[in-house]
Amino acid sequence: MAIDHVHPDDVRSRFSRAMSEMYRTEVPQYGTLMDLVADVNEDTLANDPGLHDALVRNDELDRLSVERHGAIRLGTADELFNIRRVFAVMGMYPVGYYDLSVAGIPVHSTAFRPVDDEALRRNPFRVFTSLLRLELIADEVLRAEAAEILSRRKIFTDRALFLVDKAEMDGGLASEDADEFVREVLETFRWHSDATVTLATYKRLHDAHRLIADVVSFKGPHINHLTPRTLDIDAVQEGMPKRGISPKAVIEGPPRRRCAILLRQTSFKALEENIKFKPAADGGSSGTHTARFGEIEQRGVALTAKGRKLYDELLASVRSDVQVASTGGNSGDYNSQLVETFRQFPDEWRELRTKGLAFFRYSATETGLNNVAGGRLPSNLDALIDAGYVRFDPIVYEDFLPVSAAGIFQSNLGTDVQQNYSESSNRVAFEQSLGAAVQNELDLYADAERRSLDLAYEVLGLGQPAQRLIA
Ligand code: OOG
Ligand code: NI
Repeated sequence: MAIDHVHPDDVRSRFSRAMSEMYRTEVPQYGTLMDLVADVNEDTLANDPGLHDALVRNDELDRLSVERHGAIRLGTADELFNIRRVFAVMGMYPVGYYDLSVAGIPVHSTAFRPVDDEALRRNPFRVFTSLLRLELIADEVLRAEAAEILSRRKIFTDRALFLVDKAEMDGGLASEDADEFVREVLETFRWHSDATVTLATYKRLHDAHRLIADVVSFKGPHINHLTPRTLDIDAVQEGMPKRGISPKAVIEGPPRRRCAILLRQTSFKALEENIKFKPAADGGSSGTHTARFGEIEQRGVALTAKGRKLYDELLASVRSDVQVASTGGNSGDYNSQLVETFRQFPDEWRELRTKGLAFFRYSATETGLNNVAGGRLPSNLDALIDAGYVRFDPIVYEDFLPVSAAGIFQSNLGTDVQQNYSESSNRVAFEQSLGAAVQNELDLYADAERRSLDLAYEVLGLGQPAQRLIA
């Protein structure tokens, strides 16, 4: 990066702010939700000084008010390839592969996000990015028609692509170019109320799957939600109706716990918006489409492969016992079953650590540093922790959960109808379209943990940690 280039983290911050402003004007409830989340976060921090201190120690407090994720759905391999280049200019890289066809949704996805500690601390903006899988449309004629419609659209402005080329060639963008880049890329995410197809075509696409209509009928991948992070999702869920917003029936993910794990999410239903379809000889051109909604999330500790396996098992058992209807029937049973079943998941930080269920960031304490000179420090990690020389704090989960994501998609399809695509995970094809491999999120957490431990040992003058961590 040349000296006069804007740091990718700053381009990301500028972009995330511009996106939030655009969405606030497009979807006023998003603004209401932001206000509610800000109020809840303030109350939560005021009532929990321990949480406040932990967030400060973990560098999480500053990022909280700017933290959010968005989601888009793309139509072609080419679009995915270019969106990867666009996000790279903002320091966002594809992490994780999510196959949603198992949940009856004809897409597969990744999350573009910053990966290193410092970048996450500065602004953890992420975009859940799905690619439509036309091969899952059974009707061959419709499939060909959808492909043809998509092949004609251009979701990036010429200037946006020009500036991506420039950034790739020069290794970054100067400030004015970065501002123009943000303005131009914003166009890709903008809502267009005029469709590119006739109402009749829209209906046929819609009958194949609502999501297919959402992707194929429009000029571009409008941002479909933007999600702020809250410190108390139950309070937000409860507060929504009081501000005129009706949330979905249940919060996705784990139940409320002392030690928050992974990710809990809830959303409010998509707005019904007026659409101007292409005029057709045989029918009217006005109709409606529901696409854009609001979502809130609460993030907890990242789980190791072992912890994640336990989480998946427990959640699957709850979901097979109690099915929640989209109307919300059974949600009480679901919630109590969730709480009951998750009693099997340890809820003490110490136990989560010693059982190798979650990832932690280690650091030398004041007391530890004061004892370095005496050379009396044990080198065993557990002993260092017991003696108060090393502390450990949860590493926050930065990714998504496929079952939750499916629930979020589903709650906005407005029906219980479940399509069943046979399991057909196709990561290889996804990465080919992307033009890169997706990073494994578990590796990233394990690296962050290891780095923190190495540093703690180094500052305590202990050399390399003797004890390797299980991950
Ligand atoms: C994406 C849904 C997934 C999440 O938070 O899990 C998602 C979509 O509806 O396009 O955003
Ligand atoms: Ni989301």
